[in-house]
Amino acid sequence: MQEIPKNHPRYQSLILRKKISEAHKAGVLAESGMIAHGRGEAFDYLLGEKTIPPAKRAIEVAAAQILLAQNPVISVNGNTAALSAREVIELSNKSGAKVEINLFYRTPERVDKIRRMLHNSGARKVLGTNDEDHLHLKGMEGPRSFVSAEGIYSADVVLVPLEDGDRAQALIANNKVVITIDLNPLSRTARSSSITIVDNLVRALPLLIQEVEKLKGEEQYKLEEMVRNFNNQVNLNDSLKAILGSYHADVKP
Ligand code: PTJ
Repeated sequence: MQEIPKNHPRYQSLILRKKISEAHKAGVLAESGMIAHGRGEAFDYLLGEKTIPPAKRAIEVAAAQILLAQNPVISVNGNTAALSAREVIELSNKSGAKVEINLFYRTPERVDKIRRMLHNSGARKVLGTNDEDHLHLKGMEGPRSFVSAEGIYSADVVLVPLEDGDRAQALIANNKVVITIDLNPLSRTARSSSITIVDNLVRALPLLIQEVEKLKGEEQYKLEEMVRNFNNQVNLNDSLKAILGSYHADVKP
C-alpha cells in the first residue's frame, strides 16, 4: 500500500484507514467492520476529532468502575483488535480486566487470527477462543451469545468498545454494568450502556489507561461516589451539545 506522507492534513485519519483495510485483508476485520469504521469517521469529524469534555468525564468514571469490579472483562471484536490491540492488553495488565474475543461475524479463522494478534501484543491469556467450551448468554442469538464462563458470563463489568446495540442491551439484561466506547452518541449501544465514552477508541483507550493508573490507590468510597454521581443520559446529552456547539471549531478541512 502507498506510503502516507506525514505532512498530509488528514494523516492520522488515513493511518487508521490503512490499519483497518490491512486488517480486512489479513482476515481479522469483518467486511462490515469497514462500514462501521466509516460511520465512526463521520461522527469523529463532528466531534472535531478530539476528546470532548463529556468523554473525559465518562473515562474517569469508567476507570473507577473497572477498578471497583470483581470480574471486569474487555470484549474484543475485529475493529478493536485492528486499531488498539496493544492498548487493550495494557489496560488489561494495569486494571486486572480479562480479555475475551466476542464476535458478531464469528468464524474459527477470525477468532484464531485475533487471538494471535492479541498474544503478539503481549496478552498472556485470551478468553473466548476456539479451544474453550462456551456458555450461552441469555437474550442473545447467534455466535455473539457464546461467551466464556470465566469471562463475560460471570463478569460484573464489561467494556465493549465499538459494539452493536443488541449486545449492549443483552449484557444489561444479564445484570452487567456495560461500559462502551462509541463515537455515535445516538446509537442504541450508547443509549443503553451504563457508561458511554463518546470518543474514538484510539484516543479513549490511552486516556482510560492513564486514568486507571491515577485512580488505582484511591479509596473505594471515592470511586463509588464517582460512579454514583454519574448519569449516562445527562452525559450523552452533553456530548450532543458538544457536537452542536463550538468544540469542533478547529477541525482540519
Ligand atoms: O468483528 P465483529 O465480527 O464482531 O463485527 C464488528 C462490527 C463492528 C462489524 C459490529 O459490531 C457492527 O456492526 O457495529 P455497528 O453496529 O456498525 O456499530 C459500530 C459503532 O461504532 C458505530 O456507532 C460507529 O459510529 C462506532 N465506531 C466506529 N469506529 C469507531 C467507533 N467508535 C469508537 N471508535 C472508533 N474507532
